[in-house]
Amino acid sequence: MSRKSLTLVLITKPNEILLGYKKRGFGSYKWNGFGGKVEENESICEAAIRELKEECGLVVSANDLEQVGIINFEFVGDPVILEVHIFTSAKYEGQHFETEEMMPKWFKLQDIPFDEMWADDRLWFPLFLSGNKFQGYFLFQGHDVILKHTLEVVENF
Ligand code: N91
Repeated sequence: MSRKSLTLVLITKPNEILLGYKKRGFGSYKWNGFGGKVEENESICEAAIRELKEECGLVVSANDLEQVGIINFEFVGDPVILEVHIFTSAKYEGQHFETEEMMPKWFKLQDIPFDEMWADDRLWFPLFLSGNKFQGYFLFQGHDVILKHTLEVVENF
């Protein structure tokens, strides 16, 4: 087993969240947060800021990024565990735009499109939206079926 660090940024404004419809690559045809791989020689936080800008054009500063979760994802048959570091910010600069990878759209919190998102989102979003920090593990069969999971609220990481 090896481990790969990824970032996920959830941008909010009062009663709304910005998601991106992924048009290509891993997790395509789902509404996602913005993020990706942590490169060598960059911190997880630097990667989160870079990926957000590359995927939708918004700029956040490190001071405004708050880490809210860490989830380890395992996929049956894949020896790589994805360690996803989840951040949020309600402060950002710039106008979001569509890129080759993502089509961003604001959703009212009561209209989050869980049926078109990863299956685990339905389980941890309530913790995120109620202001908790959390840590979890999900074992997937393919991209749609959760075989096993753990999820707990934590004070800190
Ligand atoms: O992007 C969002 C909101 N969620 C998300 C859930 C996932 N479950 C498995 N993977 C790899 C995910 C990536 C993003």
